[in-house]
Order: sequence, then C-alpha cells, then structure tokens
Amino acid sequence: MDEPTLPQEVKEALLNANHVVALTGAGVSAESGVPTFRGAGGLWENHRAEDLATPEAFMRDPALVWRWYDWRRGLIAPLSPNPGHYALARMEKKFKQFTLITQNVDGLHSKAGSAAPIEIHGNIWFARCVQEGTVRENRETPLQVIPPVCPNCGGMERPHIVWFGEQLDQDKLGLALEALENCNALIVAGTSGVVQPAASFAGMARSAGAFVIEVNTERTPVTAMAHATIRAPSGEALPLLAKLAQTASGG
Ligand code: BJW
Repeated sequence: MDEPTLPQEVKEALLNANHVVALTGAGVSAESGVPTFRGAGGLWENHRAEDLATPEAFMRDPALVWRWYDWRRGLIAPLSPNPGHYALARMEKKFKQFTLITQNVDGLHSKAGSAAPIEIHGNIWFARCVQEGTVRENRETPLQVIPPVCPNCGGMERPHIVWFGEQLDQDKLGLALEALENCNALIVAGTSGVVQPAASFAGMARSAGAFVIEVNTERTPVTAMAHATIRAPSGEALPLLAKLAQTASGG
C-alpha cells in the first residue's frame, strides 16, 4: 500500500490543537499480531462472546473463561508494540495536552511508553478477587492454577476486564468523558465503533466542537461522524500524525 497522504484539513486541525485525544481499538494492535474481535480471523469468529465475555458465562464456567484468557495471555506475552503504538507514545510528549483512551486490554500502549493510557475495558495482565474486589497484577503464563486464587482471602479471582453488560469503571469513564468534552481534535484508530459506550465517543467529541479523524482500514459507523478518514493501517497512519505533532511543538 502507498504511504497515506494527510488531507490539509487534518494537518491544520492538529497543528492548531491544544488538546488532542486518541481512542484506540483492537485494530491498533493487529499489526503486532493480536487478533481483533470482529471480521475475518477475529476472536468472535470461533468463540461466542456470550460464552466467554459476560459475567453470566464466568459464573457458569469460570475455568472455561480463564482457559480462554490464559490462551490469549500466552499469545500476547511475546508480542511487541508496533509503529502505531510508538507514534501515540510520541504524541503524548509533543502535543500540549494529549489523552489516550484505549479499549484494548493487551497493555501494549504502556509497553510502547504511553504514560497513562485510560484502559476503559480493563487489562488482561490484572486479576480481581471476586470476594474482596482487590486487583493484582499477574503475568504468569501459562497460569499454574485455574481459576487463580486471591493471595489475601483464598477467594476466586476473575480477569480484570469489562465484560458485556458490565459497567465501566466510573473514574476512568469520567476522565475519558472530560477529555472528549474539552479536546480540539479526536483521533479514532482501529475500532469497529460498535461497542458502547466507546462507540459514542466520536459523536460526543464532535458535538463538543472537536475535529474528528478516523484511522481504519475499513469503513465503520465512526466514518459518518468523522470530519476526515485516513483509510490505512494505523501502523502507517499514526506515525504521520505524530510527525505533525512534532511540527506543532517545534520539535
Ligand atoms: C484496523 C487494522 C489496522 C483492523 N489499522 N484499523 C444494544 C444497543 C446498545 C448497546 C448495547 C446493546 N446491547 C448491549 C449493549 C451494551 C454493550 C454493547 O455495546 N454491545 C454492542 C456489541 C451491541 N456494551 C456493554 O455491555 C458495555 N457496558 C455497558 O454498556 O454498560 C452499561 C451498563 C449500565 C448499567 C448497568 C450495566 C451496564 C461493556 C462493553 C465491554 C466490552 N468488552 C470487550 C471485551 C471483552 C473480552 C476481552 O477483551 O477479554 O471489549 S468486547 C470487545 O469489543 C473488546 C473491545 O475492546 C471491544 C471493541 O472492539 P474493537 O476494539 O472495536 O475491535 P473490533 O475487532 O471490533 O474492530 C477492529 C477494527 O480495527 C475494525 O474496524 C478493523 O477494520 C480495524 N483494523 N486492522 C487500522 N492495521
């Protein structure tokens, strides 16, 4: 694919922005080798979301759900961030204000150097005690005990992930909504834009006056809400946007 060219309006919007927000989805990690959820080769092609990514599924068969997460953790563990992740980490240092909101649970934004990604769907490297609600990091792959057990109370732990039908962490959601309300530009990269509440973020930011840029290899419901779309892999498009950020700061 030829290197994507940036529309003039995108350049202007980013050069003039004081606060830029990026919302990322599974497509941003695809070039690292993490499977997306929807579409060809996606996780939901071979697994039913209702069997694995709901609190009811976990109550029904915690070991089955944990085995799926154990498999995914093993798949993600050796993977590295790609140029898209690194570009977002650079933007954080270059724009006056930059907020990264991610639906991804793989931890690759932090691995790339992003200081404080708002992980609205949780993180696959953390487990939460079902009894106490305490959260602890757990990077053991493969897990020796399934389901893992809380070291404090011996209760069962669950993945620290937001499943369908569950509320997002209200503090994280609050931070995300505040940023969306106050930003001048929003970059929406690698998400199918069908899972709420993140699916509404582009519309919210646009209504609040932000210039919305979509980066995606395919058309999505976000496309209609965006002022501009860059139809290219995020590993190619985001580094171009990061270059503009450098121009903006004179760096
Ligand atoms: C590239 C690329 C490249 C590929 N470069 N691009 C009916 C109407 C409205 C809402 C609902 C409804 N029924 C139920 C709901 C609510 C539900 C929902 O939205 N469901 C819809 C599916 C209909 N939402 C919820 O339940 C949420 N909670 C909630 O709403 O709470 C409210 C509440 C209030 C009061 C009480 C109780 C609740 C929670 C949602 C949690 C989502 N969790 C998951 C993960 C679980 C499993 C896990 O990870 O372990 O989060 S689902 C899954 O989808 C995961 C993702 O973060 C999320 C979004 O997916 P994403 O990132 O967009 O990935 P894909 O695969 O869909 O798309 C990839 C894209 O990348 C594609 O567009 C490609 O083209 C592109 N791409 N390569 C650029 N190189």
